[in-house]
Amino acid sequence: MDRNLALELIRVTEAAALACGRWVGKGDKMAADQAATEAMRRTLEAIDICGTVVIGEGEMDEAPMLYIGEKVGRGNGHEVDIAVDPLEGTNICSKGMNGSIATIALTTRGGFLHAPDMYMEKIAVGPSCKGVIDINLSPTENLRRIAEAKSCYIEDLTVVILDRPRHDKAVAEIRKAGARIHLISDGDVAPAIAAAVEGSGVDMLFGIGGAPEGVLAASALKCMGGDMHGRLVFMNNEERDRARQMGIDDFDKIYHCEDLAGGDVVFAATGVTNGDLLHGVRYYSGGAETHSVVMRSRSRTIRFIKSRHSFDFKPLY
Ligand code: VTB
Repeated sequence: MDRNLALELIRVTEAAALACGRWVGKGDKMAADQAATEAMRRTLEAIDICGTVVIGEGEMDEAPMLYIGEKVGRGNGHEVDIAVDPLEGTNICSKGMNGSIATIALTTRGGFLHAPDMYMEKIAVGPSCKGVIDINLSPTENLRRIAEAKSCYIEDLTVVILDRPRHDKAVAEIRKAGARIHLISDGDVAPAIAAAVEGSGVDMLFGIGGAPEGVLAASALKCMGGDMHGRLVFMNNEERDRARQMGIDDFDKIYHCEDLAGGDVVFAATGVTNGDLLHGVRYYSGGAETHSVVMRSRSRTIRFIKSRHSFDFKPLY
């Protein structure tokens, strides 16, 4: 994979963030998502890849662009699989709340799990805890292991969990174990990445969220040397049938980073609203500043990039 692709991908997520950044707090999540999607799609056209969207905005009949199976890129260069969420956290963007990002990952063809749009149980941690977690064990036992690996107390750990009724039991157990909790309303990709950044204030992402978001999180964690366990959560037989149609037959399989994001992975994200990992788009007279992270699994290089955009010379925004 051409290493310059990583820096090209930043342009894609910056464009998406700048486009939906104008919709922060406006109460219109659909308009924000559409703006991000159109900008991401437009910017992808300038990149020398033969990309196939495998994690996207929906099936072909659901999404006008960036749908599953869509071909993107200039059509020359590497054959790659693309996983996108042009605006991960549409609700939080529309309310001006923390944690929304524009994100994309690519890998060699066949590398991504073609995750159906359903739930996935997830545990995500950083490099210091690689090989330590086990999704079959209780939250308490996982926290004990993480604290030991980090040479700290459970009370020093912070766990990020989606604020949902399905997590009430786990939240109670984690509180009883002594760890701190950061409940989020939406957006569990950014916290999974933050868990792999020492000093971010996040030690573990835990709980049930979207399976497509799990592939994006695993892409980043693979590049960072982090660890993740995922297990699909089927709500009904229709979801089981759809998974089967997508080639999934072991419904109890525990997915690791390599299962979710195999191959030569490149990941990029740009903050839309402020978060633990990236600050949101900041506007000033004549321009805006974006904050992004880009990383490659081959080199394990992680770049945090602040870009200042001059709208007089880039009139799209
Ligand atoms: C999850 C999470 C996402 O939406 O998919 C969530 O992974 C949906 O969960 O980051 P609910 O069905 O319980 O609302 C996000 O938070 C945002 O897309």
